[in-house]
Amino acid sequence: MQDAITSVINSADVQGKYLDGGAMDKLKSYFETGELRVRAASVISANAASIVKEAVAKSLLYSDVTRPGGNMYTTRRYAACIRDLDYYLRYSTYAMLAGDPSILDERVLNGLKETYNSLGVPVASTVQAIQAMKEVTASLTGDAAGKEMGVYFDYICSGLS
Ligand SMILES: CCC1=C(C)/C(=C/C2=NC(=C\c3[nH]c(/C=C4\NC(=O)[C@H](C)[C@H]4CC)c(C)c3CCC(=O)O)/C(CCC(=O)O)=C2C)NC1=O
Repeated sequence: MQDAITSVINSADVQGKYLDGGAMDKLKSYFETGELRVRAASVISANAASIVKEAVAKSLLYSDVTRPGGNMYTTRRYAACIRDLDYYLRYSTYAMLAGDPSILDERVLNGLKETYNSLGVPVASTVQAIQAMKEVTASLTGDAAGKEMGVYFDYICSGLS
């Protein structure tokens, strides 16, 4: 896993150079948004269960996936879906704190698409639910932090698609 600092330093180190202006700007904006990130992470962790619940209500409930024959039908599969959304929320929060998406590649997206395809988990509905979490999260954290989180929710959606 990388963060905004290690990724900038690693790429300078590969070239054997001090940080250039662009790298300094990246670090500056990362440090300037530090408090925003930490505050957002605590709001999200205090409200994680209700963020997931509200996102499901907005996107999946009473749709084909929750009806008999749908992939979320039966308590076991419903619970698996809720658990997956909670993973996406938690790992997006880690990535937002780190200012870097690499943790999503390593711990969430690695092999996920293949798993979903083999179990018939519908990617389009999953993406809808993640987009709903993005909206619900932004409404709780405010626009600036919501935008930061949005980067990582979108990253998961494109990794799944
Ligand atoms: C931390 C990294 C990590 C991720 C991301 C993860 C995902 C993940 N989701 C799974 C299943 C599943 N995922 C879903 C999810 C859904 N079905 C729908 O219709 C909805 C649209 C959607 C929720 C948004 C469902 C229903 C299953 C169970 C499918 C089955 O067993 O038939 C499975 C198969 C094994 C299991 O059932 O636990 C994995 C590995 N596991 C991990 O360790």
